[in-house]
Amino acid sequence: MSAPIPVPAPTWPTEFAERYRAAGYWRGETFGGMLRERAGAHPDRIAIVDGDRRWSYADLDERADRLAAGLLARGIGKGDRVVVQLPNVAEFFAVVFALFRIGALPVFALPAHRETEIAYFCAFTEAVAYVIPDVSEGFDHRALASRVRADLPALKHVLVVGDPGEHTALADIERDPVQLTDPPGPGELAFLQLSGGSTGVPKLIPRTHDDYIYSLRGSNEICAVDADSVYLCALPAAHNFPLSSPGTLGALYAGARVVLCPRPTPDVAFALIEREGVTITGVVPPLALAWTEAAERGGFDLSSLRVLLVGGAKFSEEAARRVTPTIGCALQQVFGMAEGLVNYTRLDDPNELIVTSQGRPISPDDEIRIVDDADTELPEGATGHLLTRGPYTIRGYWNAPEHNARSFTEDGFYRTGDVVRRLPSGHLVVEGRAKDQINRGGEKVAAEEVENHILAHPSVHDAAVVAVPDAYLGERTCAYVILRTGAAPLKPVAIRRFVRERGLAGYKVPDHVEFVETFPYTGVGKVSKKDLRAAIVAGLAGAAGSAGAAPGDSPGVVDTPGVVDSTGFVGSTGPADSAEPDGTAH
Ligand code: AMP
Ligand code: DBH
Repeated sequence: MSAPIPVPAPTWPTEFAERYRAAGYWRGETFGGMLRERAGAHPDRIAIVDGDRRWSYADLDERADRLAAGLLARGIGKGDRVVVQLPNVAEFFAVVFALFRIGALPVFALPAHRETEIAYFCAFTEAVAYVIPDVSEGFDHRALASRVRADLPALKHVLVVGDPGEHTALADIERDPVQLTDPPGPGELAFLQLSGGSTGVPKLIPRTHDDYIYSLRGSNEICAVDADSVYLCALPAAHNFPLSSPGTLGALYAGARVVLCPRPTPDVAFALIEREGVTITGVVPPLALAWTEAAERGGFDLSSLRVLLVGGAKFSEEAARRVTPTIGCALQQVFGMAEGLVNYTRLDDPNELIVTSQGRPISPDDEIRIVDDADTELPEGATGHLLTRGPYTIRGYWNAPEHNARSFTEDGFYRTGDVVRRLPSGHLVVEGRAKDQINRGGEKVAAEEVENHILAHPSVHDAAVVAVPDAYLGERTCAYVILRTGAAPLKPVAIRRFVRERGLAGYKVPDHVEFVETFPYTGVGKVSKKDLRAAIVAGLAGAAGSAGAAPGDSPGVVDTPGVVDSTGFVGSTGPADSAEPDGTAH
């Protein structure tokens, strides 16, 4: 077992930590302890439903113990990083609770991540293990693991749920439970969550037991989750929204039941809602649209559902108004971030506030500042940059001092990159975004990350990735590309295929590619994304009839409501996530 590592990230100054403890936010609980308590209090209650499998709290507790013993026996221990990339299967919870118990840190990869991202997470965190399914959605994770492992001597273990191939079956490492000698304390790190980010590589978010559990308790109270609740995990379980708002971990904290949904299409999700008596779930806006349309068609009994949370990207007022009349449950908007701050509309808020705002913070001690470009606080009600600090918002990314200097103020406020305005009630309205990110129906794409991959193409001189408005996803990505002088002309599909073959998650492959001669530049010579976006909007206005299409793209391939790709959040993408149609569509 490796020695405990220091926390390589800034943490809360003592005076804040003391305040948060004194206020009763941080109660000294850990995830390992929480599961043990629930299993002791009601061993036979069902904790996890995955298809035909039903694990009680006692089952989950025992599996976590057996896996914890197995991990320790393999030399994995406190402070070690373990990249976990699992779809919505029960083993996800056995693995993460085993890691929580021994103080090893899950690094939460998404099922959609591919070789480039996985290799980066493993290398950057010096991960000792990588946990995967055998094949998921037609993709063989074992082959990816073999390739990644070849270059990473620190990555000693690949643990597979299912047929292990050349690796180790997760089921084979289980051992009889052992007494833990050095379980993690409540103030220690529990896991590393991923940021959507706006930089060249994703950033890692260090969350502690105490701070995260506080956000769960707060979320449960706000969303009325109690032991009788049934939470449907419709989004990828590793994402912060379905994990914690109030999510699967909130539900388990409450002693409630988690139902795992293998894909969020209305037919699959609605059948589970009906069969399992689901009371609460959370989705991104494009799914909420698909669900409202499907609910109007009828055919399922959704009467058990009390609350639908919608967040991850801006939910339009028009769409928000349709939720309760069609699905028959309450709507809660949620505006959150893996870095911390989570805002909810309250169940007893007036309807107008629920449909027009993105909610207010969980905690009375969530500090909100709305500032101009010079960090000067704006008058109440003005629109500006959202900065925040509080009892479950990180003070810095993991092992990223340079990012931290940019992403946090000197007094510890996180620069969210969101542009908001605050209503007299304290509710926030998200008006836009200042960070260089595309929010593709809740899936975040850092422009710089994709640009760097496009720039690696030998024919490319420069690239700029921006958002284009889209009726279904809210935004899609458009890559503007300048070819090198003398380079042979390329088709858009060549760039898309190039990015895909570099091993990036499908949702990061540009939806559109546009070749141009030059970019609009700002006064200081930076590419003006603002002008690029304006050019797109102008192009859209001219391209009447091809809803959502960027100039130059063939209409019809972009507007694909109803297409849902379970490896991603949503509705991915038609072309971006299917096999490249070899130039026929683009
Ligand atoms: P991440 O940092 O990857 O966890 O993504 C969090 C970001 O998602 C926020 O900073 C917002 O930009 C965006 N976001 C989340 N929920 C909402 C929402 N309800 N409305 C608008 N944007 C949202
Ligand atoms: O988008 C997000 O990251 C998000 C949305 C809603 C989130 O992290 C959350 C709730 O906790």
